[in-house]
Amino acid sequence: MTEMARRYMGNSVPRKEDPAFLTGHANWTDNIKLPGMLHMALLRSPYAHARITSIDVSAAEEQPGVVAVYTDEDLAPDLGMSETEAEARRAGIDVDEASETDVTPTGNDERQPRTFCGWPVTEDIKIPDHWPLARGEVIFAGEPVAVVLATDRYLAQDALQFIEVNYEPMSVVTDIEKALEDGAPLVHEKLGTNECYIWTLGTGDIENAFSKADVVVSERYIQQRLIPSAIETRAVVVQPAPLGGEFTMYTSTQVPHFVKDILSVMCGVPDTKLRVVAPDVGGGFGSKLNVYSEEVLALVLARKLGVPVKWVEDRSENHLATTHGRGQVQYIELAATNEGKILGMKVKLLADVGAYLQLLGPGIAIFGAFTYPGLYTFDAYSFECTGVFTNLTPTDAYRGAGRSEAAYAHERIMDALARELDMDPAELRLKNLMPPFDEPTMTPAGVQYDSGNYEACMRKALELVEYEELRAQQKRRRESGDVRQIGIGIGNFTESGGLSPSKVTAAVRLQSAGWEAASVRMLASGKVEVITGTSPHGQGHVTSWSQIAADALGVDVDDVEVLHGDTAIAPYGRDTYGSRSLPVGGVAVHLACEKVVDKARKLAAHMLEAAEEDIEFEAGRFSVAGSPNQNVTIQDVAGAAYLADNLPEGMEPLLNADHVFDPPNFTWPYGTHVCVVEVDTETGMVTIPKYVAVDDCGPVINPAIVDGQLHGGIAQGIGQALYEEALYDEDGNLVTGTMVDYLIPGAPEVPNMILDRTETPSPTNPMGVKGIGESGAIAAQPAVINAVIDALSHEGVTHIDMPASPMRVWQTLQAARGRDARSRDADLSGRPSLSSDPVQDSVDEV
Ligand code: MCN
Repeated sequence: MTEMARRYMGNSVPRKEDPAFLTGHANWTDNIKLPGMLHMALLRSPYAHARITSIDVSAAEEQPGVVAVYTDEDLAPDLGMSETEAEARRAGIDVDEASETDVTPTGNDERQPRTFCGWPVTEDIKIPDHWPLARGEVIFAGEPVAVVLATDRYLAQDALQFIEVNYEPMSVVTDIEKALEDGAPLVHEKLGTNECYIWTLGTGDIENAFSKADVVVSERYIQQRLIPSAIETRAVVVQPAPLGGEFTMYTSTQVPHFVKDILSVMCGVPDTKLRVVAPDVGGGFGSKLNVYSEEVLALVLARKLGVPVKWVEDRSENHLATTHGRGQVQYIELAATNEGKILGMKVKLLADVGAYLQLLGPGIAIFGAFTYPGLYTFDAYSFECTGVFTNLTPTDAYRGAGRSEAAYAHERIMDALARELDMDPAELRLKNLMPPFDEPTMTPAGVQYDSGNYEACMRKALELVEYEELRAQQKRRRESGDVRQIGIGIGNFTESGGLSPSKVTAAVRLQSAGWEAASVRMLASGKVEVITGTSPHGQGHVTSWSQIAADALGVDVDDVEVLHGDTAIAPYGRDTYGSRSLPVGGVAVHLACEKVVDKARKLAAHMLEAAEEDIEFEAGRFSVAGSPNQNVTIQDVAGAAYLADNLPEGMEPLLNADHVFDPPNFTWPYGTHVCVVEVDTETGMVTIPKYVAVDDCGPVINPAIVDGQLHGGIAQGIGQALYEEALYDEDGNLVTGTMVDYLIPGAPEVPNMILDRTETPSPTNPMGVKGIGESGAIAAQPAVINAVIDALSHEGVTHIDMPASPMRVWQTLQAARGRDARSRDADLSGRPSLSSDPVQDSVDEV
């Protein structure tokens, strides 16, 4: 690409999206109000496991404004249970037997699927039935049991308390290790086990690597459950067409195309009759990469009653019923020589899938399997993951999904190995980095990374953070017995960003193609419409794709409109997650633009009466080589293509092109983050006076957007490291049901960050770009926790769990000093507190 062609790319073009967002003119799903619309509220189970012996909705039906109240039994025919099955159930006959020769209410020959798990990771995975409303039994606290429709949202909510449900409480299991013990209560009795799947991967001779090692370090880490906290909670509105049979669903989702495809199958609405629109979406962080029971219910109720139905989740429901992230126990071992050369790595995971399998739930931990080796090279690797059912909210994608957990484990154990060998953690890492490469290169996990120069990136980060000076300062503080100790933590990472090649996703049993589609239309005016299958919810695709199209076509960035998030406008798309939108969807835009230019070149040659080979294209103008005054603009060409009265023989009118890009590989962005913490050894309070991140995501389209993505991701990583944890009591009740109990970092907790980059183009796509959307949320946790441990390592601290709350840090230090950690009168749950002010008065020194 010529310099001229990069007029916009590489520059921080202000985000086109922001004026509407910042002035209250965005179109959130909750803004949608339709005539005759009914509001839906859900009665949710207060028990984590119970048999439902009766439900009486009669009193709720009498409440003001209430139009209808339904339980699973009432809705059975709408929810995929045939009339035969429903009748059998009412008559007390075994429903499974009765359903064997079923025909669905929509007349299909096969029974509708009860749930859609799109990632059955093994052939023998156990997938429990999952109905939108509980069928005879509740499996987690928060599971929907009955639904009220009323003329007003508040009336619907008020009526819930009049529904009488008799529950027979059953035994509960909330701990994944205990869930696998003999005699543990069964989450799904029918399955006869709490084990959902076992998935393995191995390369090299792992036993040999461990047997010849001088040193073996073994660690156990906990990835606590996290609650995704998008600004906008989930929301859905379904509008049936006046004559029925056709539906428009507005839903706050990352994946309108998934929602359309899956609901069409689940609910028996032909895909030609279901339009799904993602209006402006206030964040998702992975939690809106799903198809939820509430979306199913809104659709089937709108179909049943023939009126629009709306549901908006409140914040407490969000905590209870939107999928959680993480939830793993990680066992990891490294074998190494005395000189610090890694020989092999063993990983064993237990992954909490929760009560049911949501869209990608079982695959999340597996996605990380390929990145446990990180940036390092060694000979042998073994990985095993056991998915485990618990009576808790289902888990699924959360920013960094799987790879975040991997980076945490490999960076924590690198520090553990460094301590074991008494070696500087930076030096140990530098010793084991893969050498630079610019074409696909095999890794210990048996996948090919695309390109990388890890050492250059890491050295840049160490230089920026002034590593040597920090170590000297740390030494001084230790020697002076300063109350506030400094710690330095490194987080090296790579990730499979750009989800991606359809053949690879199929190979790991992910039931989703990985291509992305784009259409580019030049209108008669010469202005441009870009239609993308990606579905931004905070990532600035409108601006980025405008930059890509404007440079490729040589037009003004403001002359490009980007349309997205509506299956009627963008019929083909695989949506937004897995840092895929630029490396797959943005590249599709670029390639569609190239097709437009190719066609325009032919027409320009015809208009200029020159041979096509003699036509040059620069900054939106076609000219004849050697005769620059003989030229037409691409806008002139678009007009001519529209008028179509003087086209070359056989050329179709209009200047349009489509491209569907299915890349050959993932992209593998990487980086080194270095976090500097100050730990107050008297209170356990951790503050972050300095944070440096050097990332490599190939060529950057919009530096301000990339920085913004990093800021957000790092803030989330700091959240996991220091503040956030979904806590349950032993009966499976969520204790952190509100934002008062579940702490997310606010502006005072997020430090200023020093961001820099290296640029190693990816050979995976013609633009060389790699994703960035998750990088911050992958690198930050290990960097922060390694720094906290490093600050206290001279006191003998070698481990701390996340979140490293003041209480937990203080207790860990007391334990290391051999004192009774219970002597401080306080809550021992380890929950963090933001109440003390993170004074950073020595920031300047650091
Ligand atoms: N970009 C760029 N140059 C690069 C790489 C990226 O300019 N070399 C720009 C892209 O053009 C795009 C943005 O950065 O505008 C992010 O692109 P990409 O890395 O392709 O990631 P996605 O757009 O696919 O976003 C998904 C990712 C994920 S998986 C989660 S989770 C996430 C995230 O992005 N959730 C978010 N960022 C979020 N940001 C907001 N505000 N809200 C969320 O819910």
